[in-house]
Amino acid sequence: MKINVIEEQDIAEIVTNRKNRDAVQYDVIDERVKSIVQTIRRDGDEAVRGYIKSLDGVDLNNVVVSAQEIEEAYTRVSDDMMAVLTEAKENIQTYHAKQKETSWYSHNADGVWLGQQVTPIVRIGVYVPGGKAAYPSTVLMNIMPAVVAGVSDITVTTPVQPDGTVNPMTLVGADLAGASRILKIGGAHGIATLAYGTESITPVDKIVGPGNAYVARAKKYVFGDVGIDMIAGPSEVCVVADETANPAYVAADLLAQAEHDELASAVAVTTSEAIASAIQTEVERQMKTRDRQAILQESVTNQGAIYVTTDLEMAMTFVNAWAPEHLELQISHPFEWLPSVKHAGAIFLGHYTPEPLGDYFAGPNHTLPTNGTAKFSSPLGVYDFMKKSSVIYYTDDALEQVRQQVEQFAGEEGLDGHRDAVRIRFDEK
Ligand code: HSO
Ligand code: ZN
Repeated sequence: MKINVIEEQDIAEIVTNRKNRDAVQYDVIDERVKSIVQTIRRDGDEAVRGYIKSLDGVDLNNVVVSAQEIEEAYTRVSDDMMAVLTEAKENIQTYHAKQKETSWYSHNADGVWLGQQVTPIVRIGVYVPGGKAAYPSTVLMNIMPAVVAGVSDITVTTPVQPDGTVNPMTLVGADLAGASRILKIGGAHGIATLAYGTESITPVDKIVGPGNAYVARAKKYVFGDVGIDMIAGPSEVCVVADETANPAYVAADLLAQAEHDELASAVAVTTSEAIASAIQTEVERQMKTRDRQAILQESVTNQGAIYVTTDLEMAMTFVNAWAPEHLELQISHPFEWLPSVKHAGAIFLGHYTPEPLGDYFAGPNHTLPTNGTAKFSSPLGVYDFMKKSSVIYYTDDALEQVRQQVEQFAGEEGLDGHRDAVRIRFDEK
């Protein structure tokens, strides 16, 4: 991991290069996604079965996971893991319950009532990746905010394995969190099924959850017909470390993110050259002890970096320019510096708050804005599963009070129908 002593004026370029690291060509994938989505819209269930056969290599009669399969999955999860899942679920639920917004109404003495009515989305689809990226933590993180929001119908979809089953951890996580049904449909065909439905499957209103490039592009393609959460890029962590930081902790946290995938980006920003070189040594040392050697080698070499800044002020300028998905402040007074953080998905304070604590257990969501999108978006939350309606009520007197203004506006816009919708209520008297 290279050490770079930087100046304030270098920050913009460093950050731009970092954001461009995912410059993949999507043309071929997009063509394929379009064809899959259009075929499923046209041919429904038959097309879904066809894609499961050709892409997943399985001849499936029933794409819906049965109650018996769910029951069986529970027997494959250890008691210890069951206890952890349950505790994590409770923490996630408690945290997200605080996000719930309520409707409000206000009225004045002149007979005007205004308000905002908050209602949950009715049908949600949650995509859960298969294979190695089938994380039960992600299942909980995507379903629980919907449950807290009051979403009444939650369809989970996940790829079928070659033997016709799906990952038991996914089944248990989804069932525990409160999924209404689980489908064995992965990839772009899973997204198309959720978005448009088939003869046997009801379409959803919004789709959330991570996936490979096909899933991400399919979500982008169906967006507008349904809502989506976000298009997540590779995972990122930025650790700000001062001279009080423990280089071994910093290195461990960098490696925890780097092991996600080759494009994952783990960066340390430190005010101390001595700490920088100690982090470098620790990364090399600890890396050799980890399982995911190949991934770590690539992500640490190509995406990892240590930057040395003159002071914490400059470190914060770096942080806010990047707007990292995860930010750790391994510094002596993290709470003092918290207000300086303007853009970050999740902020981990102090020396004993490693990022995996947030991935699994603390309660906040681990689905976070990546690739600088923390400048304009937030972690997945209850608010992603609720929407608002404006509420307006005027008495006849109240309307009479303002009819001139409204009629004037309508006249100015050349819309006499608008004007007369007000006027007719008084002409008839
Ligand atoms: N760090 C990932 C989430 C995750 N980590 C799931 C382990 N399992 C993105 O925030
Ligand atoms: Zn993680």
